[in-house]
Amino acid sequence: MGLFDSFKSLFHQTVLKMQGKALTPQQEEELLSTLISSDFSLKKAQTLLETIREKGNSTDVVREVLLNSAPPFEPLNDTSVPSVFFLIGVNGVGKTTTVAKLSHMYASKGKDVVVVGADTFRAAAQDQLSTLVQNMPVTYVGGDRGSDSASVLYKALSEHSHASLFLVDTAGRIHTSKALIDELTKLIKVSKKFSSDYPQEILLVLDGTQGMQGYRQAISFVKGAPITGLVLTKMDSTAKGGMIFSIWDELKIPVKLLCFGQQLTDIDFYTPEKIVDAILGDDYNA
Ligand SMILES: Nc1nc2c(ncn2[C@@H]2O[C@H](COP(=O)(O)OP(=O)(O)O)[C@@H](O)[C@H]2O)c(=O)[nH]1
Ligand SMILES: [Mg+2]
Repeated sequence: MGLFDSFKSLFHQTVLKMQGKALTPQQEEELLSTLISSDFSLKKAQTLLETIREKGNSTDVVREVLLNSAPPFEPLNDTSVPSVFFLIGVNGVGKTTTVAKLSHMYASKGKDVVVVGADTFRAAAQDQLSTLVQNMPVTYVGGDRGSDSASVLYKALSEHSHASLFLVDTAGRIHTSKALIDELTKLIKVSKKFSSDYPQEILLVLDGTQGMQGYRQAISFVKGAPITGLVLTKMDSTAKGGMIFSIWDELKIPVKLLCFGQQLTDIDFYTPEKIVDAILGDDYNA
């Protein structure tokens, strides 16, 4: 399956039936239920349908309305050297995998990457990350299980001033969400000892298959950490992704990356066109 295949197929039937014509009440109903089953919130789906109606109901209008309400493109803030990126999020969403993908992407561009294993809560987390990056031309800095993650980060930043990019993997499984936020706050504070511009990115990783749960995670994380962007993972499986529209509406957090598989190259920059084309299907513009 490619990017958003299942997401796309949901929409496909409905939208193709609409080609060039105004929506019948039944098609409006179908579009609404398709949006909802693609993890748009009911409120968002109704607002979109309302706007589509006001603008004249054609298939072009559907695309235009979705494009206008999708989060806009915002590039990763990677121009300062060195830059520090944190990847945060709950357990299992794909933080460690995404750190490996980003390491691969930036190392391929010739950047001097330091990968920081700051998830010291799970023994397996260190092994997982060091194994994923072991054949890459990057430096790995980790710590023992139970060691202080802030000291791992401190060590990485103080011993590798040659680096152009620090990619920091963080823990998702901590006993309470307060403890998790405290841990992140500590990591942010440590990075700021080296530069007030650090970290350039705090990327909240959301599992695309979790739908509106991702929306609730964003609401809860944004209270404790100044998130700069989202990474939407697992968009190859049963992913839908409509929740990014609600997250943008309410929190104004842009989406920066899309991940769609377990291979290192299954990562791409987000653009509104990519997500909307995927939603509507390739035949849509034909
Ligand atoms: N299909 C698919 N699986 C993914 C993707 N990203 C991560 N995974 C898988 O999701 C599981 C959890 O990923 P991991 O990076 O360990 O999550 P973490 O707990 O947030 O660090 C692993 O089995 C990954 O291989 C993706 O984009 N697509
Ligand atoms: Mg992990």
